[in-house]
Amino acid sequence: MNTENQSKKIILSGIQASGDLTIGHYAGAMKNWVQLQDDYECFFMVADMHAITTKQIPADLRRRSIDVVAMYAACGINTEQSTLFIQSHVQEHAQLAWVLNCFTGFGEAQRMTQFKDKSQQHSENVNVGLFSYPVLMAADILLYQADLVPVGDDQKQHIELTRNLAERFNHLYSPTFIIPEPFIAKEGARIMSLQEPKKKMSKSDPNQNSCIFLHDSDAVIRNKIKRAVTDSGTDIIYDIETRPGISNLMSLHHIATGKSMQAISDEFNGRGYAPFKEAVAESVAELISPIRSRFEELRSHPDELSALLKTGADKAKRQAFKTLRKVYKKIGFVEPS
Ligand code: ATP
Ligand code: LTN
Repeated sequence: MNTENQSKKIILSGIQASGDLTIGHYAGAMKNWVQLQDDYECFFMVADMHAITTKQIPADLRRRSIDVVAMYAACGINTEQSTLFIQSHVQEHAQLAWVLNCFTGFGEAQRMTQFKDKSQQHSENVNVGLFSYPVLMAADILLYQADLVPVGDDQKQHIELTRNLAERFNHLYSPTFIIPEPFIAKEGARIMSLQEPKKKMSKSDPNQNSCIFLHDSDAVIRNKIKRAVTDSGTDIIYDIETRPGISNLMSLHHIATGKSMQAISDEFNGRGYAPFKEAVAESVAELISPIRSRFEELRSHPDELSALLKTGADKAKRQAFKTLRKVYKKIGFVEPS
């Protein structure tokens, strides 16, 4: 259906502009995007509308939205080839989300575990936007007729809801939406906090030592890894149940070097934690250093980033408008004359 003029399948993904990006985003998102970008037509957005489901300071939201775009490019997204845009620049996202809200059961939305978690985390601000967050995410995906959605494993349930909504709409009217598949890489799908390794590394964690940010200096990275919480004992063996701290450091080393968990264990087991932590600090610093430099370079040319975002929004809008028009027609909205 989406292949009229296209040979490549479509990818859409995004990250909220609700904080500075961490190595968790690199591992769970951008690294995979870079690997997939040549084989798919890609749309990568900055989810600024999702970000306001939790309290944001306007100046920070503005800066971060641009930072996220620069970070996408710094991590290796080819800006000539892929479409980069800011969600709020394409009004069809809000428009389709409203329609999909009217096809989503209250109980269905209530079952989303991210909603449950976030309403506990932000108990002072449990707003309706937070509740319908996954419906907006469904609109993001369905507008572009995406075949594949690369995300971290915490987003699987949202993709499942997206598929259900698409199937429901297609069934009630006629085939309209492509049913998207999630793409969840096995390793790196969940990088954990350096301080509480049973919790996901999260950019909104108030403890800065729990996260490695993609703009952290080499010295900061080394220091954070040195202080990372490890498990009792001395084994360097991958087992997230009994050795969550060490397993997380092994994941980071794997992300940074490409070595398998077995190879890491063979190399370091029996030598104690200190040399292993040093090796992880070195490999992670080596991974992040060029990303940080490219980010700083891109960020020093705001006009180029604005131009890129304008081109991206125009291209995204063309696709989004096409889908929304079909939806409006099918549900019985009168076309404006
Ligand atoms: P929060 O502000 O609650 O931390 P988040 O960072 O999980 O939110 P997004 O910024 O929208 O939410 O996440 C974007 C993508 O990055 C998602 O696919 C998500 O699963 C992935 N991601 C985020 N943190 C990690 C992590 N620690 N490990 C692996 N993937 C992650
Ligand atoms: N909720 C997502 C971010 C996001 C997204 C999307 C991801 C918003 N819209 C569309 C993939 C496709 C998250 O990862 N926290």
